[in-house]
Amino acid sequence: MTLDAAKIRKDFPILFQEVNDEPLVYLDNAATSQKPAAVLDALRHYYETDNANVHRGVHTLAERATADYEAAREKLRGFIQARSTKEILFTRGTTTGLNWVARSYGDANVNEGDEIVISYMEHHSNVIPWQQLAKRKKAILKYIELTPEGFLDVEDAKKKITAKTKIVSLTQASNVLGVVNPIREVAKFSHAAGAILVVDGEQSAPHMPIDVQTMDADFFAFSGHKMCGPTGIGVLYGKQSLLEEMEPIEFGGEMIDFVHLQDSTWKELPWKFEAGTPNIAGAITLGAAVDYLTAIGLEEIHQYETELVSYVLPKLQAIEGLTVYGPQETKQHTGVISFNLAGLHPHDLATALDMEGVAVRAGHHCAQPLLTYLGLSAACRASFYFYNTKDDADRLVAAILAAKEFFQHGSLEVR
Ligand code: C6P
Repeated sequence: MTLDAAKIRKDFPILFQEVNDEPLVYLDNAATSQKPAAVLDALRHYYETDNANVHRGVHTLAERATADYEAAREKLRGFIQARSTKEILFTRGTTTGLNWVARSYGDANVNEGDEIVISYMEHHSNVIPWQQLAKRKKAILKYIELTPEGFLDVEDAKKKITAKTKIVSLTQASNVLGVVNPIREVAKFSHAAGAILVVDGEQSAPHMPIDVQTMDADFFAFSGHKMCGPTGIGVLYGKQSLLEEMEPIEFGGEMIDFVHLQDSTWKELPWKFEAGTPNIAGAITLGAAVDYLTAIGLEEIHQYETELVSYVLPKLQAIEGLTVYGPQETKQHTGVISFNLAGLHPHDLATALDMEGVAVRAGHHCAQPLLTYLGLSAACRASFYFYNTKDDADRLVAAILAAKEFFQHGSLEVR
């Protein structure tokens, strides 16, 4: 194994507790990650020593808070290899970022009869903003098919993306199938067709190195809470040339240059998009999360998660009656694995696993078009992060076997 998860786990106080009299195994990282002590300390430090509003005051605390807030923006720039901090907009999270692109870029550039292309594996946050845009503009929303193995069907993408396409929006990694999409390749043919490419980086940014310039994404949205940061903060990256042309979505304090009685002018990038008092503590704490992840190494995290999945996937596949969805191999795979056990509702399975201390998610995972496409209404999902261990994987497998035994023969003993 490439990284010492047993040592790293000690950075996460929440993991050392019992749930239903069993040591907690947290495998719901695709819903939200846990926070290391360094991030919790940064939050406390900010409120204890520097708390003030940003970009407004001239007093010392205000200057410190402003400097820390802008230093966090620089950390986020480096994290995704953006060219400039002008391209880093602080948002509430991925959902906000995608809505901003649909509202601002979409409203200005999509017209009647134009096409927007997404895929069947998108999260609702990367479906509904485009549905709404299509409705507002009488545009057409198209879906790229998946291959029988659960990969994005690149040949279908090439057919669906045409000269009529204005926006292509794709997730880099699926929150249900764990599959990683070939974003750079899609960017090439999207741009050749004259479309922009929006990337939902929610399930990729926490798990692998991101270089928005190399992938040539026009927009890239992600949330802090899935990468060891707090909730309520995220980033929308946009190419400067596009952001310069776009109108803000929200209006109010701090995003203005000058307010006249009937009209106003905006600040320069990135501040023209950040109306009102921002989530200062969130941004600074997310900066601490970036420091933490960077010290471990995103490449190391990615490799480690691939090793963990290589370890657990065959064990899950070997359980009689258990169906694993999506790619059955670890190529282009994150630590997300969805499955169902024959004869058991996924919610019942998740509850049985919780009784063994194992936290997984069950349901439609905010991806109803995908579940419908797969002929499902719900599934169980285990999602690993770099602080999970092989032992956690074994506990998951043992808990599934115990649940199977219980529902077949009525005794819930882990073997
Ligand atoms: N998926 C899950 O359990 P927010 O809520 O804005 O941070 O992220 C939305 C979102 C967008 N895209 C993808 C691919 C996602 O997985 C998510 C969040 C969580 O799968 C909560 S529904």
